[in-house]
Parts: sequence; C-alpha cells; structure tokens
Amino acid sequence: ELVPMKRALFSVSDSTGLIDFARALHERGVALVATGSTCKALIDAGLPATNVADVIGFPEILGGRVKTLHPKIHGGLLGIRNDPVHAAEMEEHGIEGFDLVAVNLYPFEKTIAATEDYATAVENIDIGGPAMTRAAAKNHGFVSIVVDPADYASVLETLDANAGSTPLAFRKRLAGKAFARTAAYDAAVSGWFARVLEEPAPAWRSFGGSLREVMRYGENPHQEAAFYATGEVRPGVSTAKQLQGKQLSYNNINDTDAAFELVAEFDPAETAAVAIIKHANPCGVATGATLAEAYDKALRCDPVSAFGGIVALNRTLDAEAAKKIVEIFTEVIIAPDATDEAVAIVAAKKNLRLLVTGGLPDPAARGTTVKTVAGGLLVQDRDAGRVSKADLKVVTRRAPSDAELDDLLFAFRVAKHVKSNAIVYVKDGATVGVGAGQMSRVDSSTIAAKKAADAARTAGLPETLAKGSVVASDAFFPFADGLLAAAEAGATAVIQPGGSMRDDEVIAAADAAGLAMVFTGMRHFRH
Ligand code: 93A
Repeated sequence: ELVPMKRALFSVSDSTGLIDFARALHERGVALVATGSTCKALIDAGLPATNVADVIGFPEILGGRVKTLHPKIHGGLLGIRNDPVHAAEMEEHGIEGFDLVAVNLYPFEKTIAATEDYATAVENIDIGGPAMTRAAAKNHGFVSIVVDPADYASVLETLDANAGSTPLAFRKRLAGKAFARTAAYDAAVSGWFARVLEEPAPAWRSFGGSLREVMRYGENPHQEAAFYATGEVRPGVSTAKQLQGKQLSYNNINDTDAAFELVAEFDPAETAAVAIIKHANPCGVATGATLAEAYDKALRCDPVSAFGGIVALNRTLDAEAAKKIVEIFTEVIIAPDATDEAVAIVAAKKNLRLLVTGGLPDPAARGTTVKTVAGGLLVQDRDAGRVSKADLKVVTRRAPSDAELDDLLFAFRVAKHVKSNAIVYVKDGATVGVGAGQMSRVDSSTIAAKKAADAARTAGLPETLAKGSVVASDAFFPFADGLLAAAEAGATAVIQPGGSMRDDEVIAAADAAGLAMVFTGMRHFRH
C-alpha cells in the first residue's frame, strides 16, 4: 500500500507554491516532468525538469490544445504497476509511471467572471487537465493526484512520515478531492452553457447529483422536472423497489417521502403505524395492534382528504391491511415489505403504485435537507430531533395522565411532520384533527378542531372526535387564544415547546381551563 515517490508530473495554471513544492520533491530525489510553461518556470527556478514534449517525443500542438493527451502520459498515469501485463506493455512501449500529478486547470471560472468573450471562455475549457486528473485519481492505487496547492504541504509531510512513500488512505483522500474538483469544473462549464444558449436548458439538466429519471413534469404540467439520487443510504422513496403501478409523479415522490419519514417515527417492534398523506401533510396517522387497525383509525381522521392519498406503513404490508387500503382510491403505498398475498391484492388495482424499501429510515439519524432560494441553496441538518418522556416539563397544576402522556408524545411526533403552523389533535394513538400550514396558529387550531367535528359527523358520531383528546403545537403558543380554542374543542392536555414571552399567561389560561400542559423545549418548524 505504500508507494515510493520517484517521478512527478506538473501541469498548472495557478503556480502558487509550485516552485517550493517542486524543489522539496527534487530534494527528496523525485524526478520532475512538466508541461510547457510549467516546465519553463521550474527550469527558470534552477530545477532540473523534463518537458512533456520530450517525454512524448512529440511537440505541443494546436496552440496548446494537445499537450498531454498521449499514451506516454496517460499510460504512465493509468498503468497498474503490479500487474505483469500492464508492466510488460509499459516496458514495451517505453512508458514510465508517474507517482504524483500536480495539476490545476485552465481558470474557466475566473475567465467567465472576467470576460463576456465567447471564444476566450471556450479556449479556457481545459480538456487535458481534467483527463490527467481523472486518470490519476482512478489509479489512486499508485498515484497521488494533487489538485489544490493547499495540499502540497501535506504531501511533503506524508512523504517524510513514510520514508518517501505515500499510503493508500492518503492517495484515496486526494482522489476523492480530485473528482470533486473535476465535477465542479464541469458543472461550471455546463452552467455557463445554460446561460449562453439562446434557449437555456432547464435548470434541472445542470443540477448536481446522479440523475434517476426525467419526470413527465414537475409540480405542475408546465414545469419540467427530474429526480436525482444523492447517494445517501436511507430506506425511502429514492431507494425503494416499485412492485407495480404507474410511474411516480413529482408530487407522488414528494408526498411518499413525507409519508414514509413520518411513519418511521414509530418503532415497528412496539406498534403498527400508518400515515396517510395528502399534499405533504398527514390527513391521518395512527398506531394499532395491527396495520389494519391502525389504517382504520388513521382513515377515520379525515376520510374525505384521504381519497387519492399516499399510505405509508411501518411494518410489512399484510393481506388484511391491503384489502382495506384498496377499498378507496389511493395513489401510492409504501412499506418496508409486502407479503405475497398483499401484493396479489394490490395487483387488482393496476395503477396503484406499491413500493417496498427493505427497511425504515432512522428518524434520529443525521442527514441534510436542501431548499432553493433565488440564486442560492439553503442547506441544513435534517430535523432529527425527538422528544421523549424524560424531556417533558409539566407546567400546569394538573399533570397529564399516563394515557394523555402517550397521546401527547404521539401528537408531537406527528406535528414534527406537519407544515407550520401545525396543530394536531390526538386520541387513543390516532390523529383526530390536523391543522396545517396556516399563517396564524389560532387558525390552525380552529381548522384542526373543525376537522375533528367533521370526522365525527362523517362517522355518524354525535360528539366531536376532539372530545377528550390531547393537542400538540409545533411551536409555542404566542397567546392564550390558540390554546383556548383547543380547550373549547374538547382537548384535555397540551404539548408545546414553550418559550413564549407570554408563557405565564398561556399557563394561567391552561390552569383556568383545567388543562394539563407539558413543555418540550424543542420546536419543530417545517416550511
Ligand atoms: O488545452 S488542454 O486541454 N490540452 C492538454 O493536452 C492539456 N494538458 C494539460 N490543456 C492541457 N493542460 C492544462 O494546461 C493543465 O490543466 C494546466 O492548467 C495547463 C498547464 O499548461 P502549461 O504548463 O503549458 O502552462
């Protein structure tokens, strides 16, 4: 794994630190080879360097467009030294290996920032540099590829710490950085093309990541769209196997992701759980002894909205649950797995997509979310925050009962997955009213209460489902009004982050209404 450093190739546009680095290598007995101007700079500094033209036996041609694109160079970069066939071929053709390549590319990014001139921009698209960079990085088993002058010092330190050799782990790190550089370089070139083309290519064409599929359209039919995989290993819609049904749409993918991330909050070893999602918000979430029971409870919350929804399950889809789900029009079912019997039941609905993921995502695992703003990206840690009983602080005279406590935690976990302002009523492990995405918290409260009353009416029950429920709020109640709306609707206990300037007022109102209230100290905004 240790490769002795004997021969280095230099080809740089940015000569920062070049001479010192080359001299340090020379002093360590490394032979220096370089392209035209780089070679001249080394020789002018009194260093013995060989011009690539002399290595190749062919001059630099076409105004520099072809300098290093030659088997004598690329063979030296790509040859597997300990492969006897490679070694014999290199010997036969007089190809000598390079142990290090220091290359930085024609300054395309700087050029387009400084000039509008088309021909100048095109001439600054480096071809040979990225080719050498990628070749050396691919062959990191033997070659150190240095694309950043900031890494020169660490090369020397590594050589000195390893008696003039480099370890594999070091070369691997350099290779990763090299591919990141060529990827960014090509993104800059394709981004520039998108700007200069008469009809700019759709933005998604020049987006980073690996293209999974081009969608029929985006959020709306007049928007083009594509689905990219980031490579994150997380069971979910991007890694799922689709067992049947039509192609997923942009909105399907978005909603299915929301559904599966939500249902994964509930440990399948403890309880079955089902989430039904519409427009990225849950219109019913419930736990139960079986998936079928959980589905019934989830559906009861808002059967009207559940029509055309996405259903996510935290356990293997079984026949009993599948039968219930296919009774109403559903767009997508996603589950860790499905029994053969369940698959056969779903097959009766040709268009219904069935996705199996092989597992559940870890809701507490670190990850990244990205959102675009005009001319920028907002990147943040995924909301992996999870509140448990030990985090709760009882702030009212009355403490919640054990049953209320279970529902409070359930409600807060669901609220994390509801667009702000989120208000969630829960009873017996099932949402009974969800208020999502309102600009005022009291409106979300009122809507959630109305949904609970509607659901009761649909089910032919005399009393609102909110009667005797608990309520969760994703962020603190700034005033007592939202809380009082919940009490009026029939909630008996409240969970919220706390931390408002008027917490005292809100607590006093809760006490006056006989509510039990706990603070979580954690907020779950979701926009
Ligand atoms: O025009 S190129 O794409 N053709 C090549 O064969 C080639 N080889 C290296 N540009 C090429 N390079 C680039 O030349 C390097 O990436 C580096 O930026 C520059 C160094 O050339 P010189 O040493 O002559 O200044």
